[in-house]
Amino acid sequence: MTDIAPPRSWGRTTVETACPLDCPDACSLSVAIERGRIVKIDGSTAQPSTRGFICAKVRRFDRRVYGEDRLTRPLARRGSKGAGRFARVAWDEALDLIAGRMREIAARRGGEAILPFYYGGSNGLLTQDTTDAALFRRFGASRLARTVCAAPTGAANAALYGKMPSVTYADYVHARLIVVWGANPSASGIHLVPVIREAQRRGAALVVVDPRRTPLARLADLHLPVRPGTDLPVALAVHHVLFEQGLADEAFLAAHATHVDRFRARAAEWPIARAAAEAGIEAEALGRFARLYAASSPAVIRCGWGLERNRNGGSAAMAVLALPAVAGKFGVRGGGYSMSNSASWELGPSRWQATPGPPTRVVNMNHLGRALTEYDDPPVEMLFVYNCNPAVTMPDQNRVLRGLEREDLFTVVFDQVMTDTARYADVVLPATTFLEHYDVAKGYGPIALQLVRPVIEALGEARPNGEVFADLAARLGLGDGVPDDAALLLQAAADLPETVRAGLLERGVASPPHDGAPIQFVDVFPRTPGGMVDLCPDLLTTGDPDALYRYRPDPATADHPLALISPASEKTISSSLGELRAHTASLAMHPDDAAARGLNEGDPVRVFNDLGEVHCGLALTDHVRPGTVALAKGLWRKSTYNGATGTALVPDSLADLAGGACFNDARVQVAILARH
Ligand SMILES: Nc1nc2c(c(=O)[nH]1)N[C@H]1C(S)=C(S)[C@@H](COP(=O)(O)OP(=O)(O)OC[C@H]3O[C@@H](n4cnc5c(=O)[nH]c(N)nc54)[C@H](O)[C@@H]3O)O[C@H]1N2
Ligand SMILES: Nc1nc2c(c(=O)[nH]1)N[C@H]1C(S)=C(S)[C@@H](COP(=O)(O)OP(=O)(O)OC[C@H]3O[C@@H](n4cnc5c(=O)[nH]c(N)nc54)[C@H](O)[C@@H]3O)O[C@H]1N2
Ligand code: SF4
Ligand SMILES: [Mo]
Repeated sequence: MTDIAPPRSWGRTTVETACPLDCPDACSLSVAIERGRIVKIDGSTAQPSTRGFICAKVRRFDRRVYGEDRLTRPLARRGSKGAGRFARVAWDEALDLIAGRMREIAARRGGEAILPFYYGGSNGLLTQDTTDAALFRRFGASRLARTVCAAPTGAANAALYGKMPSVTYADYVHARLIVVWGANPSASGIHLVPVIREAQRRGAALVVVDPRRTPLARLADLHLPVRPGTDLPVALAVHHVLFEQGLADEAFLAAHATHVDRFRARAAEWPIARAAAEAGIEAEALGRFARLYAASSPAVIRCGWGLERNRNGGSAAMAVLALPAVAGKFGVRGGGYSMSNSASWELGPSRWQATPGPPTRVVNMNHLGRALTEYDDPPVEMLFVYNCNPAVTMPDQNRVLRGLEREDLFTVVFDQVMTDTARYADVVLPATTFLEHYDVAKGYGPIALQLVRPVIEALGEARPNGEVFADLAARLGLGDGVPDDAALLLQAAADLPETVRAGLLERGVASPPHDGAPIQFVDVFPRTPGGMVDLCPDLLTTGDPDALYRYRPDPATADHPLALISPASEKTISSSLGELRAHTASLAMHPDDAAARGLNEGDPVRVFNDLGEVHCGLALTDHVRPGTVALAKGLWRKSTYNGATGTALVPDSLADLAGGACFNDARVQVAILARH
């Protein structure tokens, strides 16, 4: 193995590493350091899809590393809950305090009264599901259903195709038709954009299905500005045309698919005109899309995550992902679909996740507010937050905050910066960033697995996750020693196939299967039982064959008629880096909706429903369809006038599959904010 130790040189050096943040692209990075400090972060070409450039967020990640919100010492609460007043404590004191509380709560209420709460964070293989999983399993804590993102699309992709590897970015140049459905790669996965542009130069047509006129929608041949949550009827109407007009690939379906007739019956319910009316789009345009899709090959669909965040999200993703099967688009380079590629390495659960433990209750993370305020068997008495900022990212913010305010709740927040959640903590623990520790970055756009290495010494007393959870386990008498993250890396790597391990540790980049560009139904096949595409899996119908693909109507009311969506912003990754936002956020609204309410550009507005209200600015734009308004996801509380963010308006209702979040089912009214 080559030397993987951090550089000690005092002069200017450049270190190769990778970005593990929750972004599909998993860029390879070159980081220049001088006198032990980061001076430049840029893209490299070690991971070919990075092409030497990265997003503006990570180019300026040093502002987070050295910023005024950075946590460098453990802290213990001194003021009232949420006041943000803390005193420095030593690591030993902080961890002993937590271990003591865990013992005391377990003795009184059982381990289930402790809820570990974590999500993407740095999203690498070492920052989650390692010693944390071992600790909480052995301890018998409540388990977390990690449903806030990608649960419906993941369940759809698993049910239909067993998460078959997807078309990767590079192969989009071969497509004659590209459909971008509920994704905005111009913000959320920027390396797909130049490939789409290149395909367009080579003559490919582009269709975008999105309530907003995104940058790619502006460059598209056809934009279907659907009402949020209506993708299910829209996709079923395309199937309807395929089946009715003899455009379905019946030979492919006979050979490779099951439950075709059940699916055909669902599609029959949605003629073009009915679906177009429901989606608020022109029937002619929808018909044109169906015929264009049927006639084009290779045709690829980039299925994003925007379409899953509503009551119909799981069925919608299934209907979209079923298109290449029904239309016979597989078997050629540049044809098929792209969904998350994170399962492409077939890594399975980590050795730590396999730790045996009692079968404890499972808490859906989208119900955090309920769990903190209503669950009583047992109540949640300790919340241990890491890799997550639930005060602003989970549904029903006001209920979450009421829970965090409970004086009898002991909250630990382990993070890199003083987040809105950390302000409510009893104990705050400082975490290293991906520029200060080892990790393994796994892409979910490109099929990429790369070594993340420390390029600088950890700031202050910040420590990596794996080490801290092992240390806590040791204090509870549950540990196997306390590995530093280099040791953890070697343990994790030991479980990888030899070829993958060698590339990862020796070159920093593992060699992907099929050169990272598999052709669906040539190189890779469904990983479902029997290898078939299951269009209507029994497993998901829960005994009622009509349960799937059943459209649930729009939840708008006369009082709250506007659909509020909250797409990814180019300024943050979820809420990460939100501390650096300089300006008050603005709600994006169509000029017609503003005129109907007497509102003008720049007005301070109240966005409200029965769950809460957000006070922010107003930006008029015809880039959102009338009837839909948008506020960026991941805002920090300081980014609005009243400290409430978009999640304050989001119901904690669940999607039709996998308990997914319904962020885009928020329905609101908007009015001028009276100045006091
Ligand atoms: N810069 C940046 N990059 C990110 C992130 C970030 O926060 N910032 N987040 C990362 C994460 S965690 C994720 S999950 C991905 C998400 O990346 P995307 O898949 O792009 O997801 P979103 O940004 O939620 O929404 C994508 C698009 O869906 C549209 N949309 C909303 N509702 C609907 C609907 O009902 N139907 C259809 N067809 N479209 C709809 C929105 O207008 C938006 O343009 O991006 C990752 N990359
Ligand atoms: N309104 C609205 N809200 C949304 C969505 C939406 O569509 N609309 N979408 C959602 C989506 S797609 C997602 S994925 C979720 C994400 O929501 P969260 O899981 O809360 O993700 P982040 O906001 O990025 O917060 C991650 C936190 O982990 C910390 N962190 C990073 N690396 C490490 C580490 O190595 N160790 C430790 N201890 N901490 C670390 C970061 O500093 C950051 O504070 O948000 C959801 N929230
Ligand atoms: S956030 Fe995404 S685009 Fe930015 S550097 Fe990381 S992987 Fe690349
Ligand atoms: Mo996400």
